Amino acid sequence: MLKPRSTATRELVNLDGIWRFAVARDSACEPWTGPLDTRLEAPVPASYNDLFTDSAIRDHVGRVWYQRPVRVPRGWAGERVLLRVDAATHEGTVYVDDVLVARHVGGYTPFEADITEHVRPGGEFRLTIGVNNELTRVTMPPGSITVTQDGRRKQTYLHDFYNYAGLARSVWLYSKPAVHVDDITIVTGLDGATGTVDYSVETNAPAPVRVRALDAHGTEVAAAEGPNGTLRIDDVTPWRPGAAYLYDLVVDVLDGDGEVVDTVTEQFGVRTVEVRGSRFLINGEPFYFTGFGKHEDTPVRGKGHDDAYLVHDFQLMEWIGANSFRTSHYPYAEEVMEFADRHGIVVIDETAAVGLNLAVEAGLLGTPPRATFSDETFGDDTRAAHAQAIRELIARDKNHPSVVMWCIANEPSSNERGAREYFEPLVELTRTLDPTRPVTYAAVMFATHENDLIADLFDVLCVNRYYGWYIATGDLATAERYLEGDLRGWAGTFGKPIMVSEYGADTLPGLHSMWDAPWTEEYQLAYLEANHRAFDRIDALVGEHVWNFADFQTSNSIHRVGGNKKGVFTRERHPKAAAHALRRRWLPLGGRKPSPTGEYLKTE
Ligand code: BDP
Repeated sequence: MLKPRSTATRELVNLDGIWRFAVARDSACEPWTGPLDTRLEAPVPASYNDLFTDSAIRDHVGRVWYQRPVRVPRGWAGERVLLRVDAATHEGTVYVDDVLVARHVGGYTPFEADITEHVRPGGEFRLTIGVNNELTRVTMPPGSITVTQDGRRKQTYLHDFYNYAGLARSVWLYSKPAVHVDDITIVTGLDGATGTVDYSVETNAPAPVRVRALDAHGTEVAAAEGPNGTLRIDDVTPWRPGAAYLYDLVVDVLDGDGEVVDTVTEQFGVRTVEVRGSRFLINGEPFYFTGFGKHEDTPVRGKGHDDAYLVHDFQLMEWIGANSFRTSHYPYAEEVMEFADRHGIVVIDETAAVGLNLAVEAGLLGTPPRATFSDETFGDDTRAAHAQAIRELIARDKNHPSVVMWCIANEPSSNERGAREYFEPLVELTRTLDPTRPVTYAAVMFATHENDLIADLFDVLCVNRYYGWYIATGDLATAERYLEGDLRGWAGTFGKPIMVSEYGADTLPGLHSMWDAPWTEEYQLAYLEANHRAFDRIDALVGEHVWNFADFQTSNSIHRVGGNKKGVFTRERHPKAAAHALRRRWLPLGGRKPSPTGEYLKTE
């Protein structure tokens, strides 16, 4: 799915700003039939939850409404007019005046509506977007709604981050010509010093297609005709971690006279990704991931995309020597992916399938365990929603050179009956949609190399491990031993690359101790060092992602004090003591793994 851009044949109007806003107290008011009667206004993009002082808005379960007038540019006569919502978390319903033009479920991927028939160039219309924050057993992430004794609806969920909702990313109006490019797929390879670029262009009607590759100076380096083909770029400059290089693929659609009727540019980087033995290779060279699991989370905006935080977060990652991050636990804004492309940061791209684990629920609440995979809990209809989340993630992000791996779930109950039946078709689907990138999932602590039922289906084994925090709390010597044994087990059993995709300790900035006291800055530092000592003894380990980049908001719980405090940076992005220690470890590595002998990884 192409990101809308302004080109010689397409125009783009950004609809961000202040919109009218109301909480739908009564769902009977749908479909929307008039101006929103409200005093409230809300910014787009932003989650709405933390904007208002009224807790009934923050805790509302159900739909909210956003509304604004939109004028269609006068010059768009004869063009298709489209609306694009980058994200409506978790379900969006879009009305042009009184007409429902789109409904989309999935809070972190974009959707569009062709509204040409409902608007006129130069005219104004009322754009209303309903956004529903409800999570059920058939949404990603899943959740459930209960009714309290006094009749209030309450949302519960199994993931450890606040259920921020609203229009957290941009909304656009754009035009495209009657005959146009619908989609572009780019797959790159390296053949010595030559880059190969397999491209495929989908148009909405049969039409001649011409493509050109331009280098970063705008010089044409390869060209071809036809909707599918391979370009060869001699003396290619590959896209490398830490040294991004992007080419433009300019796609022209022509009419019978050879005139350009549509032109679209898609950026790409030439690089390869491969798993060989227990190595993860980028451009044929072993790559060692250093970095974080992140969140889209900032004060007041919640999950609202913010370019200032985008730039600052990437600055902090560069400062600390992070060469990569995981989009835990949902697809991030496309601006983030593009920034990673331009700055050579490697991304593990994750779906919003987090919380498919009822064993964790039993552990946290002390309730009797329920089967995770069953018709009453997570069954075929859940898997259908999960499959759709995978389709939409890959459709959106397939052309990003920064994305080197798909992560299709975080901490599912992969050691439980039914896990294999649930996951096997999803892994197959992912590979069919993208045969070029490795596929992974992040394994929960209860899933061990002995009881996990799905690990062999995947290419890389990402494991989330909290020895020294949830297990062997405050006893780092034991934690280090446990961790090493655990990692050796995975390495020995599966012979695949292993990555520790989460390890971390809650830390209150300013809390100090002479001893190994959890929550202190010293403890976070010592915890990371103990983990690193164990990591460096495991040959098959290809990366370390600390949990988390920054402190983030969670739902109310006795397990969290003002949110999750495992950040290496505070929520305001101030460094805790551990940040400086990580910098000392990561900066000199430059994507290579340290070993106890001081040697770096070699290709097998
Ligand atoms: C892991 C989850 C992550 C949590 C983290 C934690 O993957 O979302 O925030 O633990 O407990 O289980 O801090």
